[in-house]
Amino acid sequence: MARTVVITGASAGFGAACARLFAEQGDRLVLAARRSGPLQVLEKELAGKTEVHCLTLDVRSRRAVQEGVESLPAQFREVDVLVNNAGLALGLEPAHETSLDDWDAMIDTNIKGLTYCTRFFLPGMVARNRGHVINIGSTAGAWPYPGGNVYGGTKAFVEQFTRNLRADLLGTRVRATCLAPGMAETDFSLVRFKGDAAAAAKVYAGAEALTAEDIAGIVVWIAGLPSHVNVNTLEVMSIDQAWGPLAVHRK
Ligand code: NDP
Ligand code: 8X3
Repeated sequence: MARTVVITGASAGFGAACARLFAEQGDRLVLAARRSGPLQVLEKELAGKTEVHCLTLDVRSRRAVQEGVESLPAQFREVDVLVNNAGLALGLEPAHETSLDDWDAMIDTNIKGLTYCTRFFLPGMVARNRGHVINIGSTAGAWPYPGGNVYGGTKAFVEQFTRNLRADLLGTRVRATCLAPGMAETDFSLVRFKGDAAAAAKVYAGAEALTAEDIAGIVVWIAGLPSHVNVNTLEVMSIDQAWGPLAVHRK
């Protein structure tokens, strides 16, 4: 049976790839992002496969998220799956040199935006005793790296918030999952380096990174598991990525 799936950050990367895969299954889609152009292109592409409703909004605005949820046409209101994917990293400077505006933007999007979307969609899921919140974390939430400071901190929040959702939702049939990907080639690095395509390309040079389609396949698989199966946290990396040793400063 077709489900209703909300995907935030659907204008690019993981979100757009998830939209395409859910559409293949005939699931109804609510696609949210700040840029309406790419959302409309995607809506046109998916027409004929499924019904799509676009929400042009900034998840950092609590009001915009609330109004977006309240404005949903009747056939999109009973949300079965919320993919909390909208997010970003900005900069790779050490903590003592970084821009506080970048820190604000990451906290406001990756933490506050994700909690707003969750809080506005969750009551309906609990009332229907059916639903799934899939939060996109990151390996950066568990494994520190230089310059990962606040970005990694926001993704650690996503992981623990998801576990705490599970604790609150126990006794309901509403599931919560944190999917934590490693390096994946999307617009992520272009955004992190503020449009510097050469710096972004270096991140992926010579390695086979995960793709948006890899992550979308995992999201759709998690959402399609039998309703009594809850993946709590799932970390995924490219075969070309692993951990380094602990760092030692020697004088
Ligand atoms: P992209 O930059 O390709 O896509 C990010 C999406 O988030 C875009 O659709 C963007 O849309 C949306 N977005 C950003 N800020 C906001 C906002 N304030 N309100 C609404 N939408 C917003 O990156 P990815 O697809 O790679 O990233 C998706 C998620 O995956 C992020 O949470 C990221 O942290 C996480 N992640 C990425 C990894 C990677 O290596 N690529 C690895 C691990 C996790 P728009 O600009 O139109 O608003
Ligand atoms: C994105 C992966 O390693 O660039 O979350 O932080 S990483």
